[in-house]
Amino acid sequence: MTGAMAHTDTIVAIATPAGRGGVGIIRVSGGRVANIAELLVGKLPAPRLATFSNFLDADGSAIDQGIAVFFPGPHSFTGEDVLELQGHGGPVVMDMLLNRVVQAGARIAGPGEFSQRAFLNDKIDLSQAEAIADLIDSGSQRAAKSAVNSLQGRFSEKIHELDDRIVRLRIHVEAAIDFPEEEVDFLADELIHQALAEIEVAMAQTLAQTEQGAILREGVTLVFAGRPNAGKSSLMNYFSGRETSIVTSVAGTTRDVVKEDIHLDGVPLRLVDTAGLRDSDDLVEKEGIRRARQELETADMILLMIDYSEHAEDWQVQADGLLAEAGRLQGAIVVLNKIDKRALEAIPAFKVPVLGISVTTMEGLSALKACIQQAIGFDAQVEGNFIARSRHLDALRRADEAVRMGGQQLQTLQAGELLAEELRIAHEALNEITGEFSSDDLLGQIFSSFCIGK
Ligand SMILES: Nc1nc2c(ncn2[C@@H]2O[C@H](COP(=O)(O)OP(=O)(O)OP(=O)(O)O)[C@@H](O)[C@H]2O)c(=O)[nH]1
Ligand SMILES: [Mg+2]
Repeated sequence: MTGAMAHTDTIVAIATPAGRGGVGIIRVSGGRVANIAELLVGKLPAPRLATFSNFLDADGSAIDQGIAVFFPGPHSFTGEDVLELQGHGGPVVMDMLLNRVVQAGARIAGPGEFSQRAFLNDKIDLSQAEAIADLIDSGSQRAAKSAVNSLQGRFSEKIHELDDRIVRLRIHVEAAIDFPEEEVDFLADELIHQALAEIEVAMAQTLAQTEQGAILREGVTLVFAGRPNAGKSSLMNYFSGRETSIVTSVAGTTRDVVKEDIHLDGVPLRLVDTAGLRDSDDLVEKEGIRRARQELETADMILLMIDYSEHAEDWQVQADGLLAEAGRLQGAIVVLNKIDKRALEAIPAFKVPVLGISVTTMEGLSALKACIQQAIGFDAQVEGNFIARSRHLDALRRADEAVRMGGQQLQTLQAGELLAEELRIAHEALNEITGEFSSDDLLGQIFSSFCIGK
């Protein structure tokens, strides 16, 4: 055992989900693992060998029997000595085993503490640790695959490549500053401009991929809005595949904000159905409309629905009114519903995408899905996707901004020092992603959102 490992206390958690299962796994990590193994299993099992054994209580009786596996540090998940006890997955027997391990000298692990130790012992970097949580939480196959890519270090590789370029350029620039007599040559140095241009291209590429990864993890909010009776709730129910919202022919049926999470081609999509927008004296409806407007403000995308059977002639006027109420064109789609009742005429060019549909006959709904997908900006064709978080996106954007600033300062002010400083800022921002430069607060925040036993 190394000195560093001996300093950490020993943690234990039930690694399998709560409830009943064929197998339940208790995981122990830390300096006292060998001792705990001797107490519970009778001896330290041979490294990495599945060893059938009784799991012993303090009085020598068996709590359970199962497989014990010992992973000596540093070649274990956490980098410390790790013991896994694979017993029977009943809540009572698991609890008894857990208590026994605590009695033998471990303490109950906090959320994400195993992953945190893996990170602190350099077994994985921060974005890989996050990918573990994202893999466990992933709600679609696409998200799961991307999380595995991140876990395997694809995302970290991209960030390191980018960072290497930035650090190399910074060293070059700082060397030139340190030898002022050569600075004139340095500033005219074509190599520097070329390196900067290359960094900007690589940065743009990584940013685009990270944006995709963040969409895959964080999802997109799509708010349905429009006048009463347009068919918003009907569409909501079609997308969610169940009777989420009440649908009636009464105008003003929906009053509450109704939310439903679905996946569209692997992308998490939060649908939000809202009260029809109109002037109303009804106290309840008024509150519903106020909430609908609030949702419009925070939505990533908005679907403005119009009853085409009633407004074939003046739908553009209504669309303009709704867009004005929404206060933006960005991320908006206009949907003309009920084309089963009134045949759709050619749609003239409009400021946002317009589609004709019928929720009743399902006409135009696959085109609508495709349109939403396109608006989300998620490209399912991009190979080698990785999962990302808005935290990563934020750091990358700051790095991008710094590189641009540095480039400008070199161009306009011939200021090598300022460029070096901006490159340093970019370097630190990138290192926040992988965790080489992260505050304890941030680490605490990230790992505390993990599940216990991970
Ligand atoms: N013919 C036809 N009727 C539809 C279609 N979509 C919805 N409806 C009907 O239109 C009426 C209103 O539908 P809702 O989905 O409740 O409309 P809404 O926009 O949610 O209405 P509010 O909640 O009052 O704002 C219901 O009677 C639906 O059955 C459609 O495509 N064609
Ligand atoms: Mg409704």
